[in-house]
Amino acid sequence: MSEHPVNDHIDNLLHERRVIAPPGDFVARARVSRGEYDQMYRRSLDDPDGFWSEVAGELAWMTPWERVLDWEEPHARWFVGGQTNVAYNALDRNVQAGRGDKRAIVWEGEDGEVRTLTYAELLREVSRAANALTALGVQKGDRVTLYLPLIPEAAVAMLACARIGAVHSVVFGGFSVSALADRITNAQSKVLITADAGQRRGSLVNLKANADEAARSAPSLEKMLVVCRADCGVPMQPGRDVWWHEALAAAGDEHEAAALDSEHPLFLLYTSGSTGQPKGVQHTTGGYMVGTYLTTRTVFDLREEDVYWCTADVGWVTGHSYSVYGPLLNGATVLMYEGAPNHPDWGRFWQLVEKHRVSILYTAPTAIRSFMRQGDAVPGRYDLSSLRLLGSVGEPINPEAWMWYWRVIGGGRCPVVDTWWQTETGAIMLTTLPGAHPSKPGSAGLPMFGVEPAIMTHAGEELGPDDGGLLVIKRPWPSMLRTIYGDDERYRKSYWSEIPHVYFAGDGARRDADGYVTVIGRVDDVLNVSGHRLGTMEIESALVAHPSVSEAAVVGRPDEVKGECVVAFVLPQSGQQVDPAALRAHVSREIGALARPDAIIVADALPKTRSGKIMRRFLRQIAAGQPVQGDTSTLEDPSVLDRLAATPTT
Ligand code: 6R9
Repeated sequence: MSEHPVNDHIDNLLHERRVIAPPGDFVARARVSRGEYDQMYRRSLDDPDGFWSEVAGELAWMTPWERVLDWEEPHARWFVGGQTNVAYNALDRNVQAGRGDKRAIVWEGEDGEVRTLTYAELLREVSRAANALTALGVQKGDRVTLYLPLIPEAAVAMLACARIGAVHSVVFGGFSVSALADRITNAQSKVLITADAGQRRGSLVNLKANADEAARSAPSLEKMLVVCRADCGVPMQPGRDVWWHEALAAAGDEHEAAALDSEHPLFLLYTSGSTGQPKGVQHTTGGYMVGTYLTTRTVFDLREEDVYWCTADVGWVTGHSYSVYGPLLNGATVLMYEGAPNHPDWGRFWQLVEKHRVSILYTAPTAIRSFMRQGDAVPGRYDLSSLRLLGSVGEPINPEAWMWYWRVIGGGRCPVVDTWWQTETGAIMLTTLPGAHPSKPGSAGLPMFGVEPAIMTHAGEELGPDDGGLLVIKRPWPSMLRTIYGDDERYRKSYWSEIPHVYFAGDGARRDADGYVTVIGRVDDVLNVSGHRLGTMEIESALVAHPSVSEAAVVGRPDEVKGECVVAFVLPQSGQQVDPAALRAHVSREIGALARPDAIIVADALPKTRSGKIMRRFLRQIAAGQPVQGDTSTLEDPSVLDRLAATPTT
């Protein structure tokens, strides 16, 4: 683990003192009032079995559980012996409850095309897809990789996997060929579900072409199901490729959801850690279902008539838990939008809110900051009066952006919930509840039910109010990850060994006297670029794979819009010239456009200790244009620092 300083750009958080009370109408009809929160939270810690039994009991189980929790550190089993099905709970259960004709998914494409699926229609589509997957030979426990644009078929494919007990692994459509191939191979997926192309800013994203190339280095792959999204005439490989619409047309629209063990894996989702190899975070059926169900309902104060929009792509965990599973489990109407927030202009989101009468909006600070830069007049042109609740996720939100979101988008009447959680936690862990708690801009807030956070030193000492330290969780919770796919040792090491007997989140944080937790940022070698996790090692390995580079070190630099951006220090291979444009293109190709360095510094040496360890702390200071501070005496050659600081950035 490295010495990551508290991010200076959010230093102003430390001085933030504003408190915004929950609006009166929210308090009056709160799903969870202040008193109820206190009582429920207490109970969730004192009587977890009783608490979680009640929540899980609101969902349908084919076989009831025998015990709520088996905990053998670091392995948890929740709702032990129970059998259920997440897709059944999201679809059949809601149809039976009279929501058959209610809109489940309202999708809009970048060009304004709208598609709507009711709960009954979604159930039929998912049933067809489940039958089609079964016909392709997919069995319970098999991994299926999804590489799709944000179209309804993405949700249909996820739910179809869940229905038959196949384990989905969604790879973000912006990821590269090699990122896709690595993830297919790590998961040993036999089936890939993709589309001919996606649409972004008016042009096509050629997913099928990428998939074809990835398939060449992913030997486990046997079949490809291809959604015809753009109708752009892609080649189909006979014997391997099958059109989604043909497979579904040939399949029946009735399907009995499989009764799955509560601990049956539901999905893998790859995320960056502090080594070069992304980790396949594994979630299971029962606990994840209960966690996303409860948090969606309480944190978003969900009501029958809401139109709920989480802007995250299904390629990220937020898209899993809060664009698909959580809201559908609650029978909500979900808006899905495929395009960019600024296409054709920066009013696109607000136009969607107005057109679809969105009442709950959940988005990321990086988006909020970009909107803020365009000025108040852009959202001012739209009728945003349907909004009643706003959410933020993905990275720390600076108080200025929080206040802008609250004032300009929410018109001062919508509570803002700042939700802290991770791919690993599966569901929201820290937040305020909109009818119960005042907000403190910049601070995520209080623990959700069953979550017992603490701020600790590396040595495991618990810190008191306002002391900065490491954020840990002191007991297991239902939606926690169960392991890293194929690497349980890494699971142990990454999360349960850094500090003994607690879950180590990898974030630095503080807690104030009221119990509000402010998350400062990562303390490991993970960057958060526009709310997306990127490992510095992943980018470094991509850089050194380029023939012109012999060595590379990547650090984050505070960025007004992205939160953090990528700065790469590279040493040229002897006799070679580094072409920054070519290097950027190379990183995009290797990982994805997200990882493209914003700045490249071509150096003749890196600041290393005598034992050869790169001192990133100094590189971060140089990248940020700050004077070098700290003890440089352990460096083999401290003069490297002056030379680096004087080197132009490209
Ligand atoms: C849900 C998600 C997780 C990391 C996490 C932290 C940062 C997320 C945050 C936040 C401050 C918030 N993070 N939400 N930091 N305040 N409300 O984003 O999952 O992609 O795995 O990222 O994001 O650093 O450790 P994931």
